[in-house]
Amino acid sequence: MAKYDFGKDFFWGTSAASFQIEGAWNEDGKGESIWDRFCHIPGKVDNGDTGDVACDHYHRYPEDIAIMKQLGIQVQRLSISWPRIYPDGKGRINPKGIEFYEKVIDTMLENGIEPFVVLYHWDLPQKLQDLGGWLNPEIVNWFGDFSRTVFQALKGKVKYWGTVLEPHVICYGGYDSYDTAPGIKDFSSALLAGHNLLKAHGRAVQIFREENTGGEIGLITCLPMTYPVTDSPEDVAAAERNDKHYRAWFLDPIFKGKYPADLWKWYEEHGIVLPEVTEEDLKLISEPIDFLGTNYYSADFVKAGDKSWPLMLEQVKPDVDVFTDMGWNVYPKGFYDTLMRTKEEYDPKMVITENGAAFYDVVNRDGRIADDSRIEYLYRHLKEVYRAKQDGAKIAGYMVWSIMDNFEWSHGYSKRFGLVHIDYKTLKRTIKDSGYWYSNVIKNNGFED
Ligand code: GCO
Repeated sequence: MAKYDFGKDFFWGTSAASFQIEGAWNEDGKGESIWDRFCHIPGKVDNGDTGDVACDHYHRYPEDIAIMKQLGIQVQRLSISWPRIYPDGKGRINPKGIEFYEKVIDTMLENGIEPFVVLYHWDLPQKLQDLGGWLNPEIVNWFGDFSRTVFQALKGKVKYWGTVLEPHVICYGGYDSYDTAPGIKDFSSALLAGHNLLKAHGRAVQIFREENTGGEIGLITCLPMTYPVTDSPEDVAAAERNDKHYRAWFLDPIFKGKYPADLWKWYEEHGIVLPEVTEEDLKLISEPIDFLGTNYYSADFVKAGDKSWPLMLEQVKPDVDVFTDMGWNVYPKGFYDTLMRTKEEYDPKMVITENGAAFYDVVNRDGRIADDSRIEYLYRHLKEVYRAKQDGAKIAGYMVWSIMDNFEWSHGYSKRFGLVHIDYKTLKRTIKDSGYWYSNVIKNNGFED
């Protein structure tokens, strides 16, 4: 038995997302997504990269699934491209879109890999954006119809379902910072988008139950841990606001049926127009879920200040030994702390749906990719998952971001997170050392020191 043994019910997987790997952006009747639109605007994505071809997973999925099988991946997370299924976002269904996901999932199942399907990983149909996107309350019904179609098509084949992924990126990133699609900048709109997103999540959960889809459903959030840089009351309060902005703003409505009153008041006092929230909305949002997907990459260190409006805080670069190629600090203890904080606040069943690191990979002359930094990152973080599990956090499984290098949003292909290297010129796949290392972890259901 390995020293760090994760127990017999624990599962091991890897994650990816439709837009980041599929390519085939306008093939077989697919409609345009907001990310297709965004990356075709010069200057929005590094090097002018687009998702037009990406890893060409749309055509090469049999090869990719064979690699997953070779590595012993037990669960693979994928997302469904909404505009592949509904080119206009609603109304007419594209049968070829459904066929593609049926083929992918059948191939996974034939190879002993359990699919984990996320309904929304950011590629909104552009036609719906033209109608206001997440700012239009009608989106709750559009998302409901899309979800129902997917549940009906894949029913009985999928054990894990995720509704929406990382609400904070969708609303704060897309509606408050410019650097993710649709690229709007207005904090009040971000909160309205968030509220509609939470309602759409609740509606999908309702439909999931109505359709007797089978399996388990949850949503996926990214929960960095926030630390104040001093113990002054101002810095401690700023850290608390930052934490609530990521965690409680989305999870309190889901698990407690209300928004966090203190942050709500703070926003009001800072001139933010808050969404109108009814009892009925909160009932819909708090529809019970089966698990919470948790992503973790790094920690936030903050002090009070006026750089980040309206939270009134400043991010401070911490004194840690490693930063990834994204410039993110490596702070494994934050993983333990965030899992325990979620446990204390809500105590849900959790699945680690993403954890991983971008590092600059060198391909040796013999073709080998010796990505020791990534192995070190995964090893140090998995130890913290183990510790949280020992201390009572209900963690059912762990998934690395990502199975393969892919389109890293506004960074294009310049950042590599994969266990499998992609040569973007030839589209050749090469398993990195981290892939072989992780394969051993899976085989041993854990690892030694
Ligand atoms: C996210 C997304 C992924 C990213 C990954 C690395 O968490 O932002 O789920 O699509 O690629 O996290 O940034």
